[in-house]
Amino acid sequence: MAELGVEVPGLALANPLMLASGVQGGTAAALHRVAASRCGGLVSKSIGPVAREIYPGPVCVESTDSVVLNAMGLPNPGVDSFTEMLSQNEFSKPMLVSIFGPDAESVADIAKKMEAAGATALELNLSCPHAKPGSRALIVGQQPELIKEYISAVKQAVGIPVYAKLTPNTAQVSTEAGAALEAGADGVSLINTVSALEVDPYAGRPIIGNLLCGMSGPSIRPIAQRKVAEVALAMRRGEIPTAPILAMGGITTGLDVARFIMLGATAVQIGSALIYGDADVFGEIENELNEFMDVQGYSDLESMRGIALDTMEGLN
Ligand code: RRO
Repeated sequence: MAELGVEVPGLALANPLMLASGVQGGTAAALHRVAASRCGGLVSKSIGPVAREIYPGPVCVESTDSVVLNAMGLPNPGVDSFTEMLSQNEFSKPMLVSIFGPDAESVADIAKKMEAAGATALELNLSCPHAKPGSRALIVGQQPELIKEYISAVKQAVGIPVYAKLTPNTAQVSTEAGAALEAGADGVSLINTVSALEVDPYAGRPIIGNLLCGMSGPSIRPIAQRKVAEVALAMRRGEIPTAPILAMGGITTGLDVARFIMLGATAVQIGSALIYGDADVFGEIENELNEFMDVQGYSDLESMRGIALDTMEGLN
């Protein structure tokens, strides 16, 4: 069997399969339940300065095959309630705590509280595609100067590693990745959901309660792969600092994981697949990845990492 262990700043993962933010990561019970699966690590739901209610529904719909649409509305228990939970719980898998906030000072404050409660690494969500005033998440992720401001503030506030969660909804994601890494981010996570809109023709109105939404699921995997490759190639060429890439977008099989690793990802995150298969998907995907690597003769992830980029060096 191939060696699947991987270390990234703040996280020693037994395998590269992490729970993506937003999916089952808002409560201790959900996090424990996923931790009991064969995932390598966890990412919490994004936690903000105060508790937020979920948007009016529908908040998440599989509108057509492989197209998952959501506008949950950044629902979360708020930092004080989450840190209380964190300090009372020991999770069996390493966890990235995802955070967001309305300004740099606020996210720095949340980061400090998370570190004090025992968080070993943070993922700063700069990229919710339907954020409203009060969270500003997407606006930040589309503006390199604001990314720098947020990351610098968080890095100054804490000693634990910080990952920047990036949006695909920009022209060239390596620009935003570069801004985050130059400001001190220890890694990048990409992609968040793709800006989307779907209409119910019978009702004559958008399907999702919030009207605008973000798209995930297997249909966005090729988009995510291209975005990951853009960042990995920019790192290879020395255009931006080199750091681990946590890749996600539509992963449902072991082959999908291999694809992202071959494009330079260090580890991956899995979200929408849990809608189809619950947390058991981690075991299934790990089995498939192992089998693929055995048959193809890859002894570890390192021997696969970035090989698909070799033919793409000249691309802009
Ligand atoms: O909660 C959400 O509606 C949400 C968030 Br915070 C995010 O980052 N991405 C997304 O698709 N939905």
